[in-house]
Amino acid sequence: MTVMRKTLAAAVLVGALVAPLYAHADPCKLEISGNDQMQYDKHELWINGACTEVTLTLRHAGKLPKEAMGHNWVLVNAKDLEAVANAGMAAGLQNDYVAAGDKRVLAHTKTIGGGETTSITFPTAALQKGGAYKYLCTFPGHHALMQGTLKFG
Ligand SMILES: [Cu+2]
Repeated sequence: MTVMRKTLAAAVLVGALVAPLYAHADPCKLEISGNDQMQYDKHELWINGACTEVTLTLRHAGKLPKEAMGHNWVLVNAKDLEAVANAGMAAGLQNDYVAAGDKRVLAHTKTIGGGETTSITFPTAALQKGGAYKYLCTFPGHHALMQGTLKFG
């Protein structure tokens, strides 16, 4: 009886220790998707301050090709959103709608079409805890609807 109780207690203890590790997804891995209605599925993303690098996966859940309804994910300081959107529009699809060498772009994926998925991994060294960051799609005309807030810390 005593042995059984101890075994049970040990099992409960192990469960309590292990469960939190698997209860939540890895905070250094982010996922977001876009659709044919020009929308992201998330308006806010959070990077845990302990992450030294982050992997972001963008999925296009729609069917339209990237020439018609392309999506990307571009991370900027909140104040740079409009300027980066305008510069990206001029850069064109061949540049993934990101102006070459644009220092205001902190990280970005390529532009994808329906059914495609893309990932990027970037260091958080360029981010400040508590900073005001935004992400957007720079496909022409998309950023008004396709943008969100990113928090780090
Ligand atoms: Cu888009």
